[in-house]
Amino acid sequence: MTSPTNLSVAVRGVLRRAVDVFRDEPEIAKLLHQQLDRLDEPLRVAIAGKVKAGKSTLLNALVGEDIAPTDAGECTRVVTWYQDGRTPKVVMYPRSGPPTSLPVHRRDGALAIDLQGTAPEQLDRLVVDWPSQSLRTATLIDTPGIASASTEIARRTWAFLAPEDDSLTEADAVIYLMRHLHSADAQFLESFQDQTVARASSVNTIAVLSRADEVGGGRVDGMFSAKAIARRYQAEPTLRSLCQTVIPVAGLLALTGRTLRQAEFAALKKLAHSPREHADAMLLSVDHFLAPDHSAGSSDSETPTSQNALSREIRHSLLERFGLFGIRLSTTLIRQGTDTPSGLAAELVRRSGMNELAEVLHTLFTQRSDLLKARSALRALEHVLSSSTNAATKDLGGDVERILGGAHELTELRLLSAMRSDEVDLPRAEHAEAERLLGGSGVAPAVRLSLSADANPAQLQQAALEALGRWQRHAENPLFSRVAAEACRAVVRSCEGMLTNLPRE
Ligand SMILES: Nc1nc2c(ncn2[C@@H]2O[C@H](COP(=O)(O)OP(=O)(O)O)[C@@H](O)[C@H]2O)c(=O)[nH]1
Ligand SMILES: [Mg+2]
Repeated sequence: MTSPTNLSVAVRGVLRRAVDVFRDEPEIAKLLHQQLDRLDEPLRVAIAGKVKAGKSTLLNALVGEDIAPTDAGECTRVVTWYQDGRTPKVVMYPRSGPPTSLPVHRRDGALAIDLQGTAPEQLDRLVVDWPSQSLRTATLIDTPGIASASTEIARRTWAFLAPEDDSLTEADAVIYLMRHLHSADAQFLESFQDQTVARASSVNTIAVLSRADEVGGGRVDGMFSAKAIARRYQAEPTLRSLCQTVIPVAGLLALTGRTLRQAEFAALKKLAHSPREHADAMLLSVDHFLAPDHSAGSSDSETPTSQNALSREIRHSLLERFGLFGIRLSTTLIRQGTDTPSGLAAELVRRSGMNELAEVLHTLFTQRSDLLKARSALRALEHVLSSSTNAATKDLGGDVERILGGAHELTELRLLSAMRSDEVDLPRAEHAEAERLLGGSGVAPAVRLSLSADANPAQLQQAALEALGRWQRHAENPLFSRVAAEACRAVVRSCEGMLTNLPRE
């Protein structure tokens, strides 16, 4: 089995040969050089979805800082890259003309980008350098919305993620946000399925049921409903074939948790400890929460009301930072005994679904980073070759074919995608096991073999041997179709690969 490193080596080799072949065509050579550089850079993960799906908020939650502008400012209409850098830096790349550096300003702790008069339509992208541990594993790309009110914005996101005339999609993986399943969402995900190299885009797409706290109308148990809906979406054949999994996340809650301020905790504590019926009445709705004085006119106007406890300004900012759900949840938690800002922060993050998302991003994207990057590079090269008349491209094409055919990881991706589209007719139990053994839930041997993460080498070895035997028998099963038998043989190879690479005792 070709290990990911071998695949990377092979891809580097073919790219270098291509650079040599195209040395007299500087534009193409430059592009190929960029592909080579990209193999050493962090994975590129785009965040896509409709306007107001919560993309920028989720990006901020992933980074743990307020760097992506949210809501409707002009910057939110430009594709913006956030990459790890030594010092904060913002550079705008116009469609034509040289890039320009923009000043780095912070307003209320958030990065404020001022385009200095340039219209968003004239920009190709913004690139923000930001020192951040999380950006070291993945460069995050914030995109404007799809199927938005503004067709121009939508057009630009489509052009970035699913270019029609140019298969050089710049992202290696996509987090797709949707609030409720909408036909425009399914259509978008479909268009992102690439037809060329690995035909396996579902393997690099994760769907997020975003703003999940709003699903239950802001009820404290709302995240349970969100989880149930996400599970239902996940079982839908269309979605299953378009993305790996659907995870409910309340990005706002996660971001606020990760950046919780002492003063916010103090305000929530005040609210939690104000007379119960006033606090409850106030938390009925956003209007109640912002009402000048809820108990005005009531008989016991002597009682200090919760509104009195918090200025209107503070209430506004609490709503913006927590949402009604977050405020309800926080006051409940404080009443139940959460008594420190760090305790509340951790609980907000835990309940936001962010930890689950981080885990999935780690197992499905980060651990596969080399493979996904190699796949992007092969796609780019295939594209160059298909539009070139250079006679030497035939040999290069043969090299690409050989890499595609020889790299078992790419076969795994292709097969996982086919299995998720229900194109492989294995019985249900075998189908689920095959997906796992092929790396569908993560590439680590323990995950593939359904063992706990601390399984020792002997246990891994034993389980891999058993799986190998089982799948060799499946591969010979005369009742299985040709496609199913082919899948079984690939699973056998995955088992053999594990056995070869498992650490010796
Ligand atoms: N309640 C709640 N509101 C959210 C959440 N995520 C984003 N929002 C709000 O939704 C609005 C749009 O968010 P934004 O991140 O700018 O969406 P984008 O257009 O997809 O980038 C903002 O007012 C956010 O505060 C969430 O998880 N829960
Ligand atoms: Mg945005």
